[in-house]
Amino acid sequence: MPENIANADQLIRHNWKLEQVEALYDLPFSDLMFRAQTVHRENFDPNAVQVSTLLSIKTGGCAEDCGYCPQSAHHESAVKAEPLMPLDKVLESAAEAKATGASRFCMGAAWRNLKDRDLERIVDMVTGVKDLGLETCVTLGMLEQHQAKRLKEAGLDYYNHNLDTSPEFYGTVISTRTYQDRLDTLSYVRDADINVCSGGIVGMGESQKDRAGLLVSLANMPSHPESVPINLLVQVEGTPMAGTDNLDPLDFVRTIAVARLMMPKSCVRLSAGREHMSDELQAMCFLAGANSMFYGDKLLTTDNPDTDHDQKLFDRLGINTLIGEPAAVAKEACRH
Ligand code: SAM
Ligand code: DTB
Ligand code: SF4
Repeated sequence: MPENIANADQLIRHNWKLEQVEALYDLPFSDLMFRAQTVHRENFDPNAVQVSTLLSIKTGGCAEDCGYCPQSAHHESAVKAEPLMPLDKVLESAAEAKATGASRFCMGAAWRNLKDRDLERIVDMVTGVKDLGLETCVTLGMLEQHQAKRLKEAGLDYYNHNLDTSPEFYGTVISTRTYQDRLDTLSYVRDADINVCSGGIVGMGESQKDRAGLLVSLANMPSHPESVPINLLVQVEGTPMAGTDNLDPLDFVRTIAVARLMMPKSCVRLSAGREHMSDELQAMCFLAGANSMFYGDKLLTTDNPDTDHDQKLFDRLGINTLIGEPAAVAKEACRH
């Protein structure tokens, strides 16, 4: 193995080459896991996992044609379009999430982009959720620069906007916005000094090279996203991607491990897809360096494991989620 690959995972790098990342994927599984766990321990408490709860504040009827998404108006899924949720309902749900033990509350809208006419309603949601003592995250589609600044003023902690896949595979997944559109939104978020949450989806029929390409695009941005969600495609009836061949679960774990090696100080989030994962597979993801996940019975429109089950899993694995601790302490679970 070339020396620059052997040592690469110790550094914060933004010059990853595709071949170097493919070489990490091609390592024997145990070697990859050992290296990922070693880097994980150098940067984080290995037994702490940060938990976020999701709420869909504007469901369905989305103008984009993302092939994986049940909320796109282009597909015939069972999800029905609903208007933006009123503030009191959002705050009720955030208070419940806090009582269950989440440290961050993530609000998602099925929008192509944020419209100025909705901006102040979102600002009120961010302020209200922060006042409950939770960290805030929103995912609202594309943003303009002035909107990112306004969200920062409101105290927003994280903005989620995924690159989803490699630049090469992207065109087979989405046709209504470009990869560059996504990078532009992420640069407005970063420039506004909001923490960036950006990752992707695997299991969409992409190749290992595409999974490596996604991680190269994420790690070679001017700074590593503070949070990197790795989603396993949730196959939803009515979407073009329903019926895709299942990804080898070990290739999912490899993606977590390679993300951990390439972005050693970022939180790597074991995101969508846990509902169909065994406890053992999830344990392997934590061993590979995942240290954040979505907690609560629902993601946006699809199911997530119930909180009792997750709590038992944490107990069995000796994982500390800092449930019940003040948000300021919980925040540290995912900081180096
Ligand atoms: N509409 C906004 C956008 O796409 O930017 C925000 C909400 S969108 C649902 C947030 C992310 O959820 C997507 O970027 C995608 O990565 C993920 N996602 C959506 N449907 C999924 C599915 N069926 N399986 C896994 N991840 C999914
Ligand atoms: C992310 O990367 N995954 C979350 C969150 N960011 C917004 C969303 C997963 C959605 C899964 C499909 C659904 O429930 O609609
Ligand atoms: Fe719309 Fe987001 Fe779903 Fe794409 S992923 S269809 S932008 S809600």
